[in-house]
Formats: sequence, C-alpha cells, structure tokens
Amino acid sequence: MTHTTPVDIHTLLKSPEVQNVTSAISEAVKERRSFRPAVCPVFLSDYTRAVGVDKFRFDIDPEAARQLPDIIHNKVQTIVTEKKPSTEFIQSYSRARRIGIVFSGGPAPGGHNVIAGLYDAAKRVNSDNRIFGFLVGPEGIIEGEYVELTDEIVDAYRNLGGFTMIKTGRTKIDTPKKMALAKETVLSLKLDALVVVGGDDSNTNAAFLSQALYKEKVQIIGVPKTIDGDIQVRDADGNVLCAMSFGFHSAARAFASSISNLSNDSSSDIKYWHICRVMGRVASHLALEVALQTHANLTLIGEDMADYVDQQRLAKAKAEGAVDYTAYGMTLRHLSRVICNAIVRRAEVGKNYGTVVIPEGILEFINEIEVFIIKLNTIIAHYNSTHDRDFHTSLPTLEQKLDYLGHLVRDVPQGLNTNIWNARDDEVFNDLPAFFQEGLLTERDSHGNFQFSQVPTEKVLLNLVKDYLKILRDQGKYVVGIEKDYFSKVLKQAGLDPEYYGPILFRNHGRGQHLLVKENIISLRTLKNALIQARAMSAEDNVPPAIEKIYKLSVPSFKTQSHFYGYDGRGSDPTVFDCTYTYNLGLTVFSLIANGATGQMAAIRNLEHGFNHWEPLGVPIAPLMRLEERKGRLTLVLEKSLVDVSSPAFLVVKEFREKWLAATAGDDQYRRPAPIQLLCGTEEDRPITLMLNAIGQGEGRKA
Ligand code: FBP
Repeated sequence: MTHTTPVDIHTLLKSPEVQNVTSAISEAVKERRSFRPAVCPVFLSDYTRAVGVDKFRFDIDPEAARQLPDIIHNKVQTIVTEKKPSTEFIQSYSRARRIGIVFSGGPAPGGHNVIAGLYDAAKRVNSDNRIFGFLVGPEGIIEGEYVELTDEIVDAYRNLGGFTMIKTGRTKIDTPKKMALAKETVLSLKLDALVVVGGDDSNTNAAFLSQALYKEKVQIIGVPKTIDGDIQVRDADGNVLCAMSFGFHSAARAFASSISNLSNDSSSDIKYWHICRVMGRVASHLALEVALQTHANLTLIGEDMADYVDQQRLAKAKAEGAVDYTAYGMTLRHLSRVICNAIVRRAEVGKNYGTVVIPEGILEFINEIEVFIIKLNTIIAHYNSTHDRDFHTSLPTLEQKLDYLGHLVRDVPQGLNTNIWNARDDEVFNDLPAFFQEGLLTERDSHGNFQFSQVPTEKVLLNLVKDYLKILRDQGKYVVGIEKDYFSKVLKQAGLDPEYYGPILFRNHGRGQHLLVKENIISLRTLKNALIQARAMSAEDNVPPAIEKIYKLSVPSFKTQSHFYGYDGRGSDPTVFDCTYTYNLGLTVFSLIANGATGQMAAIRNLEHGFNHWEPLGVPIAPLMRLEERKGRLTLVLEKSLVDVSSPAFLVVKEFREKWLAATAGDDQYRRPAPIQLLCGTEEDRPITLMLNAIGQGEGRKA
C-alpha cells in the first residue's frame, strides 16, 4: 500500500505519537517505575529492631566453625517494630552510614528492588546515608569500580528486570590476593556495610568476607538471589527460614508463559513436539513450577530420575540370588525410553504432537553422566593445580583433550586415583557425539560448577529418542491412531465397507475410539501384502486410494522444535510477588545493618501467606555451610536445595502426570498462565510450588 500524500519526515518526527513510540521508555516501563510494592507491617514504623531468637537450631560443621569463628554462633534474628526507641538506639540506628551493594552471579528479576528497598530505608532514616553500587559484580569490589546511587538512578530501575543498574559478574573473591584487594576497596571507601546479592556461592563468599572484615567492623549481609530457586533454608528441626530465593517466580512465569504458547501452537497445527529445556543448573525447581503452571504433556524432574529403581531388574537379580546395583538410578537410554513411551502413547490416540519440559541440569541425575562429570571435574582441577597453564588453554581442541584422557588410561599422574579414567570410561566417552563430549569438557565456572547451560541436553536426549522411535516405527509399534468415525467416513465415501476392511487393517478394530494399524503393516508393500493375504485384493490390483490414505495418516513423522528457556526468563520483569519480596528484602537488609548484624542473610518467612503476614529476618550464613567437593577439593559452601520428591508440589505433579500427558481421546489439559503483568491479587501472587509446599504446615494460608 502506498500513501497518496507523502509525509515530510521532519513533521513526522515531531508528531507526539512518533515521539512516544520511539522513546525507550514504554508505557509499561512508566507504569512499573511508579508501582509501589506493599511493605511488611513491621516496616511501617520508623525503627525496627533485630532480635536474636533461640528457637532455631543448626547442626554446625566443625570446618565451618574453624574457618568462620566470629560468625559461626550468629543466631536467627527476627525484625520487630521498635515502638519506644531509646535515644542511644535512635542515634545508633540513624547515624550516617556508607553502604556498598553488589550483584553476584546470574541476573534474577527483582534485584533492582533490593537496591530500591535498601536505598529508601537508608535515606528515610538519614538523608546523609550513602549507597554505593559496585560495578559488574564482585570484580567491581576487587578493582574498586563503583557508582554512588542517587534518586535518579534508583527511580529509573524500580520494579524493572535485569541487573542493568550496576551489572553483575561471576568473579569469586576466592584467593588471599583478591580478598586483600576487596578489603582495600571496602576500607578505602570507608564502608560500614557491604551487601552481597547472590546465590549459594555468593552467599558463601559473603560469609568469608564477613569473617575477613569482622575486626574492622564492616558488616556483610547476603541476599538470597537465583532464578534456580535452590536457596531454601531450614533449621535443624525443619523450620522454614527462607522458602525461596527471589527471581525464581518471575523466571518460572516467563518460561511458563512461552511454553504455554507453544502448547497452544502445537495443539493447533498438530505436527510438532516442542522440546523445552529450562534453566536451573542442577535442581529441577523451575521445571516443577513450569509443570504446575502449564500442565505440559511431560515434565522430567531430575531428582525423580535419581530416585528411580528398576524393579524388574532388581527382581531378576534377586531370583538369581544377587543384587543388581545398576538397577538404582536411571540411565540415559532408559530416560529416552520414558520420553518415547509418552510420544507413542499420545500418537495412539491421534496426538502426534505435544510439549516436553526438560530441566537444564537433568544429566546431573543420570548415572553414567554424573560419574563422567565428577571424574572430569577432578581431572581438570588436578591438571590446573599441577600445570602452569590451565587445562582449556593448554588443550584447546577436543582432539587434544581426548588424547590427554586416552593417556590417563595407561599413565596416571601423581595425585590422581589410579582408576580415575579407565579403558571402559575412555571407550564409552569416545562413543558419545562430539558436541556432547565438548559439552562435558566445557570450562567450569569460577566456582568450579559444571556449566549445564552450555550443554544442549535436549539434543543428546533427542538423538536417542529419534533412534528408538525409528526402531519402534519399523516394528509397527509407533503409529498414529485413526479416529474410527473418520475411518468409516473415508471408506464409505470411497464406496468401501469399513466393517470389512477394519479387521484386516487394525489390531484393535471394534475396540477403542482410535484404530491402530497392525504391527506387520509398516510400508505400502506390507499393506498390499496384508490385503492380498486377506483376499481383499489381488496382486495385480492397486491398493484402493482410501485405504492408502488411511495408512499414510497412521505413519508418524516425528517433527520436533527445540527451545531453550533461560536467559530470557532471567532478564524478564519481576512479577508482583518478586517486586514486593525484593523491595522488602532491601528494607530487611537496612534493618539488619542498622542493628549491627553481620554474616546474616536477609530473608522473609511466611511468603506463602498474604503480604501482611510476612516476617522479615536475618538467617546466619556460617551455620548453614557444609563441605562439598569443588574443583577437586573439599570446600565450605552453602548447600543447594534440590526438589524433595516427597514434597506436596512434587507429589501433585506426579499424581497429575497421567492426566497432563493426556494420552486419551479428548482434549489436552494445557493450562494458560497469563503473561507477567503488574496485577495484584492474581496468579502472580506467589509461586504455586511455594503454596503447595506450605500445605500441611501450620494453619493454612492467611490472606
Ligand atoms: P545464579 O545461580 O548465579 O543465579 O545463576 C543461575 C543460572 O541462571 C543457571 O540457571 C544457569 O545454569 C547459569 O546461571 C548460567 O550461567 P551463565 O550466566 O554463566 O551462562
């Protein structure tokens, strides 16, 4: 279409509509910036006190006590209203402070509101309080790169996703040199406190910083961030102290919204299986929440796979008086069979399409892969500690790496277990596709973690699934069921008798709504043979077109579309839940600082209840630390929390698995969560996992 009257470009650019739509500040951003999250009742007062509580207990790791002596006996501190503050309290609470804040690790929606909460609380108490944001993560502390935050900066990012205000990074302050540089920055900036917003590793870092700066009286406070949702803290008696890290809900909702759209698409043009890998480095919390939000046809949960026991194998070995240890846990091959089974069953009812959700970290729960990951971690860590150049710099190509591994079979360097890489390992590893070998050998992140996001897990599984489906198709076991009325209609239109041809073509004629072509009919040739044998036609005749049409419709073609949901959800704008949660975490951080706390992680209890029932608190980090193997060495870290397969959320998903697979005639069960909007009192209220896992604890949900 062409315009009859040409528009002058200068006039066009001056038009308010053009100026509006070409501005980077959309209406949605304006609305977000002006949104004011609800605050916990305790923060409505001018002063709050952090009170140590004795009722929560921890089993302290002796190594944590040895390395973190000054903060190991910290207690849980609840934040309460200080109604009658003494003059000394007011003076100490509101003295002018200099506070640094840093984002650490991957982005998570809501981070900007932690800063906004801290900033608002600090400025409200004393306008001379100054907040400094370290740039590009902990590297900013080491390098002394920071920006002083102002109203203008903070206001521009309220309720917006990403960590764009001050950026983030994965540097770890893990050597004496880096620690000394970090200390130097903190002391030269005369900081009273430093806030580390990060995941398990970053909060571990916060504890070590807290110990290192204890004598200098610099307070360190952590904030539980990660979309992975794997910072869930309980005390030794199982009391929930932090049910969920921030960012989890928004990322899960963003993934769920896209995946639900895919389910919508696939059930419309009924030709694709959408294979969706969703982030979460190890734990499958995100996949579980996505399952609850979308009712995808099949959601794999890593922790469930690890729990798997092959009863048949176990019984067989038992009958022979033996124990088959390989029956425990799932193999990659077995997992591909689980997926194939779902695909075949849906095809039988005419649904040769669907949605599968695969957690990014699923391979960690698969026997043979987990063993490879552990062995390769140890080998790489050993190499790095005994050579001048690291493993990946010295051996840049896959070929060189495989060659090095091959040598280990015969010649094990000192300091490594002699059986670390045996001939069997080498053989199995060499059988893996090159892209997967490369994936397993990728560089570990700065914390020594395996980088699952860099491995196309779904591709590995899909290769196996495709191979097995082909076998099943050749055996006539993977067929698309033909709706019986449709079969009758097509044959009748062609002047053929469906009652005559039905028993010749189908294994279940007369039973069931979907007819399955017999297993021996796997090609046009075998179709013709079957008709000849049944004396329905002679060798010289052609197969009637209507029969050929029905046969062709029964032959499945397995078409897939792969998707990776991770970075998009990490960068999404926060839900109302995350906006509110993080803003209150920021307020909690200030309250802890003003009360002199250090080595504490800000948290909020009762997240499953209405905002009015939220209880802010400080959770001591040091008592939560455990020894774990990292980069081949036992290291103190904050334990990651995995999906509990006896939790209500998992049990619900397990119970509904069959229903959501929908391998029956009739509609699919897809659920459509709305896209993320700033609407209170909707589904955005809180994560479904959180709500379900709270059932049975306490007295039910309070609005
Ligand atoms: P954090 O634990 O730092 O929050 O990051 C989690 C995560 O998003 C994982 O889900 C994912 O595996 C990983 O980060 C990706 O890391 P990278 O940003 O280095 O690609």
